[in-house]
Amino acid sequence: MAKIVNSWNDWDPLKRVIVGRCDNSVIPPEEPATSEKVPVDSEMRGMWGLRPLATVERGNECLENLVKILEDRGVVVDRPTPLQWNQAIGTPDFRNDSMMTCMPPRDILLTIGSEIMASANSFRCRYFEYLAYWPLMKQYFDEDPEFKWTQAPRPRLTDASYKHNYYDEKISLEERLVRTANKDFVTTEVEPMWDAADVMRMGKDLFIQHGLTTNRTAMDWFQRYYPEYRVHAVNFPGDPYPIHIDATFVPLRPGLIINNPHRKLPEEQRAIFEANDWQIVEAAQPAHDEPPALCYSSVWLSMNCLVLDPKTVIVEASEVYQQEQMDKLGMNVIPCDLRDAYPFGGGLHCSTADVYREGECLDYFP
Ligand code: ABU
Repeated sequence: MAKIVNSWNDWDPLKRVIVGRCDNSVIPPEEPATSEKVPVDSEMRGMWGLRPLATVERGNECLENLVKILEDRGVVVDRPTPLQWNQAIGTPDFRNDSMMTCMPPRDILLTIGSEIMASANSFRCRYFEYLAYWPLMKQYFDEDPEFKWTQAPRPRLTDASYKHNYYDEKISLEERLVRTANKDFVTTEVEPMWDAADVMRMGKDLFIQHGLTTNRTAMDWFQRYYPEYRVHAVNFPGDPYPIHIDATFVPLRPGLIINNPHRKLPEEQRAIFEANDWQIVEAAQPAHDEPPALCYSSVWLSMNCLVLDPKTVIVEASEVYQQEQMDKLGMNVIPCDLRDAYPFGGGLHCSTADVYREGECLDYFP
């Protein structure tokens, strides 16, 4: 039986990956955790229900572009099994009128070595999203005797998990930034809550963004679960809607990271990188002034790239400035037309989850 699951970081040579699907995707109804994330002037505010079929088909076409690029380079691509996402859900603790999607996988699955762990998301509408990946998990479990199939402790997501009256449509951008600087987010600390896309894996070190989707109790949980790793909480005070590290702080290879110039890593948190001779470079400007229609994410999906190996990176095809910068940084750039998949939850990194990268667990910060 072969080893199927192995990945310690985002840059070692990629051999097997999961790519999401847009089928049956829903704009979810507002709930405590999502209200804060949707910008007040977004056309999505107050809207919910199945996404228009033409956009689903176009989003899937974009994901097929990515699949083709990967398969042409010999990467094995696995796909989730979408559910009928427009179903009401309930647990003993909450009810929600709908689920969301199985895009993007990066928010749900965290691969560390031979373990893939389903996350503990704070959005109620994402509570059962892991089910779309369970057929793949079962397959890996049957075929790889070393595969560790894990589910993080399921949060209860009762009303106690959220600060009520946190969302206020009148709040200014400046006040949002003060909240970020004060690490005042919509989730409470009653239980660990985290999205896998808030975790940056770097061998023996995990850098985890504290923001709207991941709380401090999650960091504590990670440190206890992985006592042999070093868990670092990171914050990006310039981000009014801090969610997911992969449009903010993106490693390209050992020693090189691009950082969103509007969301700089604070000086004291840079120390560990500088002490170990890592270069932190400001990412190029996005090519677009606005995200596409019905998109939750910011224009900074420009830097949400998929590194295939330390010399090769896939960048969205219209993001010409980011491509140019990658080229100057010594990367071979493969453009991929993916922008119309952004509304389903993200860019190239978001749309994927690592299954196998060559390499082992190294200490990059000795
Ligand atoms: N899922 C990444 C979104 C980050 C951003 O909106 O900038």
